[in-house]
Amino acid sequence: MADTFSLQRVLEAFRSSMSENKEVYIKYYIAGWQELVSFMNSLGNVFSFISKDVVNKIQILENFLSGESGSYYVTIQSMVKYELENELVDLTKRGSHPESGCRTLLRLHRALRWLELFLERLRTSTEDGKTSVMCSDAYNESLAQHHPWLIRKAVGVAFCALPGRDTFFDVMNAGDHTQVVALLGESLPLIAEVYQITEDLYAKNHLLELP
Ligand code: 1PW
Repeated sequence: MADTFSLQRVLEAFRSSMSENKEVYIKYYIAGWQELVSFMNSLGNVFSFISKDVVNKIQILENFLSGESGSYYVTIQSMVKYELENELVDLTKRGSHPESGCRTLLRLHRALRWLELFLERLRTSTEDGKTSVMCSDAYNESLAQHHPWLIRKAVGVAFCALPGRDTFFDVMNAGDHTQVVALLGESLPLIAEVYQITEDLYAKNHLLELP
């Protein structure tokens, strides 16, 4: 069933991404995003420009992970330490390291906040809730602040094409509505924790505004 999206696998990936001492494994973090990409692709062409960018970011991180410095890219913590110590990050404007692991992961990290807000809205929504509204509210509250006007417009158009709440629950492939809601309730704190650990790490190292 690996080709069918399942919400369970997304949540399991993010769950596995946290080590005992609260470091975040990049391998599982991107596995979670890979699942989300297959979900976006199942929503139709209008999402392909969104998923293309995410696929591109996942690929950059995978290349680091499988490259000769791969051992430094096992966790987000080790990546940040390695790239900063070796001056591999463009800190104020794009220069010789336009695609550092730190700036690439920051983009996914910001998008993870959007995901968290959206899933929380979905979890607490009522039957007449509109997924497009939940999506765009979550987006405006998070990721939109980091996107230029043109992208915000395009993302807005994509959200309008989202299927309704019932279809959404079905596509998530996690049982009936009550089961999906329970799964979300169980897993959202984990996503929130992964987000917060990354946020604190980036804040501590002054990396939250990487160009
Ligand atoms: C219902 C499922 C929808 C999931 C959407 C979650 C991901 C949202 C990502 C939006 C990407 C929009 C197009 C690309 C924008 C890039 O410019 C931007 N990338 C991200 C991930 O925000 C910033 O990357 P950049 O241009 O600085 O390399």
